[in-house]
Amino acid sequence: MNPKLETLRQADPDIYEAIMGELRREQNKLVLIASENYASPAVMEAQGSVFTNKYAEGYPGRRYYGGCEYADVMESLAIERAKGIFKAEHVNVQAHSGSQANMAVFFSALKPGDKILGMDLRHGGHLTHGAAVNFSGMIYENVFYGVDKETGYINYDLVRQEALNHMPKMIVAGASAYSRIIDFEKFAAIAAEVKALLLVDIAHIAGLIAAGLHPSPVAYADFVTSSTHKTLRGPRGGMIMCKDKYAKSIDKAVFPGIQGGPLMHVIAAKAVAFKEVLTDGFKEYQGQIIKNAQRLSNELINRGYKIISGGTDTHLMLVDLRSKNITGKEAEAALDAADITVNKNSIPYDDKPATVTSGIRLGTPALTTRGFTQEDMAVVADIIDKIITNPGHCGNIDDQRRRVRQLCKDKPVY
Ligand code: DSN
Repeated sequence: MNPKLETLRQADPDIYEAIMGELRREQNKLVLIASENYASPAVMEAQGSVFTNKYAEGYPGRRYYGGCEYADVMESLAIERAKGIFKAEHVNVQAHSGSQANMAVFFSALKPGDKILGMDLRHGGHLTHGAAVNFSGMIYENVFYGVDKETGYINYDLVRQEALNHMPKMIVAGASAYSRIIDFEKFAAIAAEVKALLLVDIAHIAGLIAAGLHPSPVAYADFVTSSTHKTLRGPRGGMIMCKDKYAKSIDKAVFPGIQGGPLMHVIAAKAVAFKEVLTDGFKEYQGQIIKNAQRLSNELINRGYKIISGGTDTHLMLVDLRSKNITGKEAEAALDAADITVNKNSIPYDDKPATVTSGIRLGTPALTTRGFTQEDMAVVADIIDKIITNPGHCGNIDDQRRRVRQLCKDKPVY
C-alpha cells in the first residue's frame, strides 16, 4: 500500500490526518474483531479507482446510462468469478452491504407481515434476521430459535419444533457470533417440511466456504447472502446468490427496488477479491484462520475461561467472562487500553443488557492476514488473560501494551 497520499494531504489535511491515524491504528493494534479484516492493496486500488465516477444503473448489457462498456466487462467478471467460487446459479454483486443483500431477499420473497424464523440476535444471530429495532423486525412477524443452554450448539430438533409451531414463510440460517459448523442440509430439510423458503446468510464464513473448509449452503438454500469483507477479505459490500428461478426477482429487488446506482468501484474491488480467492494461498490462509482460532480458544480454556460451546470450528469464539468477574464492556475497555481491539458481545441467556454484556467475541481473520501463527496466538491469549485478570493496574496494562507493540512490529500489516 502506498500511504503517501500527497494530493490528499494538500487538498484536505484534516481528512488526511484522520486516514493516517487510522493507518497507524491498524498497524499498531491487534484487531480481534471477528468481522474485520485487511483488504489487499490490489482490492484497495480497485476501490479507489475511476469507477467511483460511473453511474451504471441496471445490469451488464442492459443499463440506463451510456458509457458502461468497461463497467459491463468488470461487473460481468465479478459475477462469473463469484458463480465459479460458490457454484451458484445466479449472483448479484450490487448489494451495498450484507444488510442490503438480506433486505433485497426479503423484499423479493416476502410480503409485509409474513413470518420469519431466524436466529436470535442474543444467541448469535444478526440484526437483519428479525431484530425488533431493524427493518426485518418492523416489517415482518418474527419468531426465533437459539442455542442450547447446556451445549451452546444449535439444537436442530428445537429449530424443527419452532418451524412446525409457527409455519414461517422463510427460515433464516447463519450467524454473527456462532462458532460451530452450521448444518445447512438440516435447515433445508426443516424448511422443506414446513414449505418455507430458506435464506442462508454466510457473511461471517464466506471465506471458509469458498476454501471448502465449511460446508456450503448454496445447493440447499433458495437464497444465500453475504458481505464481502469479513473472512472473504474483499471491500466492504454485499452479494446475493440464488437459484436461476429467483434471478429476475432478486435483481429487481436490488435495483430498482432498494438501490439506485451500484457502487462500481466497490464492485471492481469485489471482482479483485474473488480473483484472490482463486489463488493457491487463499485456502491455506483460511485454514490458518481456523487453526489460529482453535489455538486461541484452547489457550484461553487452559487459563480458566469458558468458551461458549466449548470451542470453535471457525474463525471466531464467544468468551463467557462471568467466571472472571468482569463484564464485556469492562473487558473491551481494558483490552483497548493495551491496544487490543475486540467487541463486547452478549452470550446466550445473558442477564446483562447489550450495552454491558457478559462476554467478548474474538476472531482471527485480521491477525491471520498479518501473518500470525498458532504460536503467536498463545502469546495473544496470555496477554488477554493478564489484562482481564488485572485490568486496573497501570503497570500491568503498560507491560501488556509493550508486548502488543512488539507483536505488531514483528508482523506488520502494510
Ligand atoms: N456487524 C457485523 C458483525 O460484527 O458481525 C455483522 O454485520
